[in-house]
Amino acid sequence: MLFGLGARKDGSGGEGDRVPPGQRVTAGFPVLHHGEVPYYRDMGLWNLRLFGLVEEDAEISYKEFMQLPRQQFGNDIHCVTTWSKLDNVWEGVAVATVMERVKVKPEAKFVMLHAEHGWSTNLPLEDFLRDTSFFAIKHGGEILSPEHGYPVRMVVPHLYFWKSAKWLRGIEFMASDKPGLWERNGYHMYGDPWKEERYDFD
Ligand SMILES: Nc1nc2c(c(=O)[nH]1)N[C@H]1C(S)=C(S)[C@@H](COP(=O)(O)O)O[C@H]1N2
Ligand SMILES: [Mo]
Repeated sequence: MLFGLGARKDGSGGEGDRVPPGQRVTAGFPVLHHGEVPYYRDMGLWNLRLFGLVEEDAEISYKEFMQLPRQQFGNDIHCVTTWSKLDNVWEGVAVATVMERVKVKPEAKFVMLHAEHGWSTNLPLEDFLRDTSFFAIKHGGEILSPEHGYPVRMVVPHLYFWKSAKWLRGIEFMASDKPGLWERNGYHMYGDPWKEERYDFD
């Protein structure tokens, strides 16, 4: 164990209680997504848009984003397809730092994370704002590879890893919960790995 910051259900030590039911620990870092990996020719065209229920929309350019203060984060990740990867070490930007750019309206209760090619995923605003959620730039000391979400991916470690949008481009603040791309196709609206909220087929 590297940092011991991984989620523990009961606050005690040991690896067993860090692995949610139905999950198996993997040593590698599997690549999993729908669609094509984006390759960028000109980072001048990249931005992160904050919109929806905010007083004023904001856009953060690549250059600005890379100059934001960064922190180290340590966590465990749990993919709905049953692999878990413990003791990840990341470098990234705290959600609070990005949120300094907008004033969220009081009626905002959910967010939709928008990625390249129209991929999206939804979560409650409260979960997005947790201090364990962040915008990742590096994993294991290396800049994120294109496959793992370069240049910026969301990481929300307390939910299944599909809520951690790779190739993030937008954050939409919403009054009510709406399904993202996979949620529309049967993935759970919330996705708590400790409750095995995997799929929610009618
Ligand atoms: N934009 C985008 N983000 C995504 C996905 C995707 O298909 N598109 N898949 C999700 C799923 S199911 C998982 S398990 C993780 C996988 O991240 P990794 O490939 O870095 O392991 O990305 C999540 N984020
Ligand atoms: Mo996943």
